[in-house]
Amino acid sequence: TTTSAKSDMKEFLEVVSKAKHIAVITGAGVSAESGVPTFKGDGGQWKTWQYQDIATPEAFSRNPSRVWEFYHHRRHLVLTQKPNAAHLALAECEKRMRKQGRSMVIITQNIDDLHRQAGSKHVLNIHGSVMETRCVSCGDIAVNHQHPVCASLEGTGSPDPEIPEAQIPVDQLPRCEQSDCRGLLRPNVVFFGETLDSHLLTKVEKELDICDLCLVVGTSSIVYPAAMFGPQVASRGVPVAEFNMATTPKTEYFTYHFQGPCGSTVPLALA
Ligand code: BJW
Ligand code: ZN
Repeated sequence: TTTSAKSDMKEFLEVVSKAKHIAVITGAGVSAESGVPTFKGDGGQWKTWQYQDIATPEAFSRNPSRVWEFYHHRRHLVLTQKPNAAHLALAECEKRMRKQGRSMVIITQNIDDLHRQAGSKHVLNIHGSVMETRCVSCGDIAVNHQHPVCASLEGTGSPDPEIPEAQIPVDQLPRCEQSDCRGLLRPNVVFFGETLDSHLLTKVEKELDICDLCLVVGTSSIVYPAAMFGPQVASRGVPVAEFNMATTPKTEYFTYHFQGPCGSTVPLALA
């Protein structure tokens, strides 16, 4: 693919040093070097299903046991991963900027907890968190680090298609602990076909409006609305830099493109 985006790191370092407010958009690629599989890569499958078939509201209402098994597996992965050099460089940069009266926000599509674990303070989790549950009856959202979330999920969730599904009865799946509710809990993540939290989207819009530099790190830029955030900033004439292993459908909108593993490129760019 040809692109007019520049890859001049020296020039980019200069731009970073002058920025007052950096907005960073991240995707699965930022966690790839921590061992969390990305969606469109080899990891984008569980048993015989593609993520698009199982991370949906229809899949959850038809077979909540299957969807809970899948997320039990995802939680297990997240709980065993550590932030990598890219997460750490972003957190370091935020800390340094804050001391200088400048700021950074991370707008992440990832449902893992790695930006927070790395020490980033200003993080917007636009696709939710795998460490939270939401009650389908009363809407209560709760942080839940228990593993497994409930006893019946113990030992389930293997991605191996040869291992049969657990088919857990719905009354033994995670249930709401609010008094008198006992509703079915679901992972507090944004499934395909669901809308993003409107309060959060308003916050995102504000950040995109005020930033004077934008980094787009490790996302395929094909899932909306996040895929339009970088181009939206670029349309104001603000520099946008993409960090990815490959070009994406949005590369042509951006000023800079740094190709390679972001665990190497991001620390160099924010040095
Ligand atoms: C590296 C690397 C390394 C690897 N270093 N880089 C407008 C147009 C067209 C479609 C739509 C539209 N608006 C809405 C839609 C539908 C849909 C959508 O976008 N579909 C597309 C597939 C076309 N969007 C939605 O459904 C959204 N809802 C919505 O807009 O509501 C309105 C509505 C309502 C009803 C009907 C229709 C619309 C919601 C999207 C929610 C996405 N949810 C998921 C699952 C979350 C829970 C979970 O994780 O289980 O979020 S899907 C999945 O994709 C996950 C991710 O956050 C998201 C983005 O993926 P990401 O992060 O980009 O990962 P990958 O794997 O795709 O890419 C990794 C990249 O990293 C690659 O580029 C690699 O090269 C790179 N990389 N290693 C640097 N070391
Ligand atoms: Zn409830």
